[in-house]
Amino acid sequence: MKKVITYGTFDLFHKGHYNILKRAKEYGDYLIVGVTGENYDIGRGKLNVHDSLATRIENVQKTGFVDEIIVEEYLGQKIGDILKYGVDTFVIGDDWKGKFDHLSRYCNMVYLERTKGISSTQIREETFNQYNIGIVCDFPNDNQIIKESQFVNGFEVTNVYCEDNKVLDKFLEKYEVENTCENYSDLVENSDIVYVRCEISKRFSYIKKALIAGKHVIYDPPATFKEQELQELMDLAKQKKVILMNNIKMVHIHVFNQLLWMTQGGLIGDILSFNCAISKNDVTRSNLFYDLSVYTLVPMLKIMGLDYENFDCIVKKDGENIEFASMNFAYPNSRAIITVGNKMRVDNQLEIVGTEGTIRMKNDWWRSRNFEIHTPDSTDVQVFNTNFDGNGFKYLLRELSNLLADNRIDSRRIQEDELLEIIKILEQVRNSSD
Ligand code: C2G
Repeated sequence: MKKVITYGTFDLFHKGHYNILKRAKEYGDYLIVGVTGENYDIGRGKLNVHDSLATRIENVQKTGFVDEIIVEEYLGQKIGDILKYGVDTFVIGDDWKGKFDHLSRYCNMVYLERTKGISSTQIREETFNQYNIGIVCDFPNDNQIIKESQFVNGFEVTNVYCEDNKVLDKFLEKYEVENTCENYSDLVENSDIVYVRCEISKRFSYIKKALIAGKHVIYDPPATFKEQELQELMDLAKQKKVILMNNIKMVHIHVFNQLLWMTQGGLIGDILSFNCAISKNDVTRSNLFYDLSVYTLVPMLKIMGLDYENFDCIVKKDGENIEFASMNFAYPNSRAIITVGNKMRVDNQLEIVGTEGTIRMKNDWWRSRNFEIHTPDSTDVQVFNTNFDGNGFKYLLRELSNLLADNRIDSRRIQEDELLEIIKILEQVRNSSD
């Protein structure tokens, strides 16, 4: 019996998929189809998949050409599958031409011509809502949303507004955006979603204006230095039934969920200490200290909770600009120390010590793909790994896409009380003298 194998996502099943399965079957007697699992697609950055795995499998099955369906769960699985199932021929569309030549060491390799004029991407664009994103921007660099939005269903950055024309010129040198807005009102009017990416002092009023106009908002946190202002924005978003979403990418990636699971679920025992440090030297952004602090306070509050008994901090300022701070939180049976350097360098790391193990994330831990667990009675180090593509922004957009599709406005990845607590802490750091 000749066995044939082919793979695919088979999203929004169409004629092209049908044809390739039909033709693949003609190469043998027994056809195995590997349908990509959701985690595998997420890991390879394919976030625009609409149908669930169950639906995609059902559609492949319904063609009647398929003898066995397997799930493709990780990169490199194909070689193992060929050996495991004793495959004679591997078939794939010619959009992959040349990419799988190395498999000819194991079986016959056939690239079939794709069916012209149809694709899942085209169906997606025709079928689903498209959302225009507008950026109000003070920083010409690192506008990853523009590139990353291409990977998720239904988003396109179409508008930009910069108060400063020099910033706008630099921005346009780097990024292609359809429409340059004369003023902020134009941007709000022309966009379904406004991304507020500017100095902290302006964030509150920009966000408020967009929410009043009934637009969804993504913003770089903190939105403000005042708790009651953040509360006002959150209430306004609810009243207008729109999404108010922080640009904190970390909470959207799997490794962060694993970290929460290990620590909140007691898998490293009772937590004794949480130490976390972050630093960056960007002279163009005077208030960057606060943005960096949010990145440390989110995991701290999630893992250690909000019920610390005492807080103190040491700060080093240059005028109004905080260059360094060490924040100490005394919890009933544990302690958290957060170190943030803007200009002053500290080694980026995160370490959580529990009675039954220590978790370590080194270097840029907030966008890490793994963490280590060291247990006291073993020299083995366990490594938890998950792959993700890019810097994480596309995963945030995917969450936004899910919320929009479900008509929900609340992502719940970061809770309101956590956000308010962060502002309260930052307010205290801001008011402390060096
Ligand atoms: N296909 C086709 N004609 C089209 C569209 C797709 O022949 N108009 C083929 C593709 O070439 C592929 C199969 O249908 O062989 C499935 O396509 P996708 O669902 O787009 O899957 P893909 O993301 O290409 O995954 O490990 C994953 C596989 O390598 C391929």
